[in-house]
Amino acid sequence: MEKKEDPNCNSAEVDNNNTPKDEIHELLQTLEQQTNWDGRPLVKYDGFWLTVLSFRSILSTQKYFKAKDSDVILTSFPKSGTTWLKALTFSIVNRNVYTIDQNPLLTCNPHTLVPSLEHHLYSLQENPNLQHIPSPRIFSTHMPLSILHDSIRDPECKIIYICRSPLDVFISSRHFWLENKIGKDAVPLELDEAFDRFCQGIHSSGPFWDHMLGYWNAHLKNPEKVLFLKYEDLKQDITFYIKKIAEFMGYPFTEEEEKQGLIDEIAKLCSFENLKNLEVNKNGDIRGVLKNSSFFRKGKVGDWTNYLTPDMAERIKKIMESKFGGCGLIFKI
Ligand code: PAP
Repeated sequence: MEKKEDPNCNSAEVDNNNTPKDEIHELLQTLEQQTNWDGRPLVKYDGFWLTVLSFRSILSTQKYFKAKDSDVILTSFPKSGTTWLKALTFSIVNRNVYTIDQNPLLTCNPHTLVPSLEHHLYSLQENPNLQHIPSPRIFSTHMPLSILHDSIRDPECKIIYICRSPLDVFISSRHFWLENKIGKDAVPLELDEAFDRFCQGIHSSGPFWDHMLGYWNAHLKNPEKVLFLKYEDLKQDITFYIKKIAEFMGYPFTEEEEKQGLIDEIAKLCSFENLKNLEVNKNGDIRGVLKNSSFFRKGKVGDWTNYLTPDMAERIKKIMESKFGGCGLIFKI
């Protein structure tokens, strides 16, 4: 079944009038409903708020996607550093395929090179054939761990989760949607109201705390399978994390490669400044729906201070203390 495209990052949700009247349609009617801060309809499924249009492709991913042991699945709450992680993992595994000056990242947006399961592949087709993609296949998803199919959770495939301070995530996500003006008829809420909804966990892929905790607990249980990264840590020491990611994926750098400066070259290639200023990311778009430039806004830690009050920060801090208290998951605010 061919479906309307839902490219990436919680989707360019065009309209849902073409949702076929089948069992998924019927299931949708039974689920609790809410509105995302940007006006898109949400439904609650397995404890998480999902956008209505991506619901169908999420269920298709659950049903049909079969991970291979050599797959790497990049997972994240939206606006937590996925684009950066895509660029890094793609460069690491392909470093012997392309020289740095011929790397496809110079002419393609990272989201084109590393497709999203639910917002790209399973949005275009109900059951796409992914067999032709050479190993190691790298895919991304914003799906919470509990919603991921057993085929991702159980075999040897690797999961890399990246998260980020919820305050910066909230601001980043707000700018992204406003810039792309997605959902023509949707009326976004004012900042205060939108923030209030975010704090209640009503946000696409939310609540953010359950999203993070699912992967955090899986990482604690099996660190060989789930690598847990924080955007802020990568900002602080990218060299260390490129090595760590490479080792985790089973592609460690040799001493020779390190001496040749390959890690620094990958760090530079994938840096915010480099990617943002490439022609493809300045003027290109993702299938005519999302501007590539909108994936490269400021790339800063703590940008929330320009938009949110200390009281708002305190509210998030309290939420994190109550949800994460004692589990070891900490964000400096
Ligand atoms: P997605 O969920 O839509 O894929 P994602 O890439 O996770 O988005 O997050 C986008 C954020 O990462 C943006 O943050 P900002 O709005 O606070 O600026 C974007 O600027 C930042 N970003 C993108 N690429 C990089 C990079 N190479 N290095 C650091 N930050 C980056």
